[in-house]
Amino acid sequence: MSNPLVLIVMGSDSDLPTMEETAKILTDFGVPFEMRISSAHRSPKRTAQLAAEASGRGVQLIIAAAGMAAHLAGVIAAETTLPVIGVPMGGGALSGIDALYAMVQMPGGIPVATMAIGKAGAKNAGLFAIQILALQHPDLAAKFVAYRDKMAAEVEQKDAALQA
Ligand code: RP5
Repeated sequence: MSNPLVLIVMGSDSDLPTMEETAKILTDFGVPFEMRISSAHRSPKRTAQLAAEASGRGVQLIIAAAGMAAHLAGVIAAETTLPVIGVPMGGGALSGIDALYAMVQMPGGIPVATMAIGKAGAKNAGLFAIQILALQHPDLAAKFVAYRDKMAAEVEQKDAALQA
């Protein structure tokens, strides 16, 4: 996709089923994005290059997803001044707690906005990206309000069905 506003980087193709939640949100809101597989451990030079070049390509924020010893979001944040959203992947022996701690416990100076573990975090990464982009894109701000209104209406409908 040309001129992506959001760059999604995941550490492995095994993260893709989870990160499709992010892609779905960005697609629904009409935000151009690019998904790449690049590992902080297995392909460190390529990962650093992807992060360093993102801003010059017009990318406005980066979403990084990784599991286990999840250094990816922190490494990317170190290589760019763009905001970085981290999504810890579930699974593994520690069910994603390891990835959550690795992402959320960034030392002062290099922030990573860390979401919840797994699919909820992946979905929220997409929504948080929309909220950031909406600050400069009024069309996205309007769509985000409509998204919230629809969500609230669905809860009310479920409650009405329960009361019936
Ligand atoms: C991380 O290690 C990836 O982000 C993935 O979540 C985890 C396991 O990777 P695979 O062994 O499935 O490739 O780098």
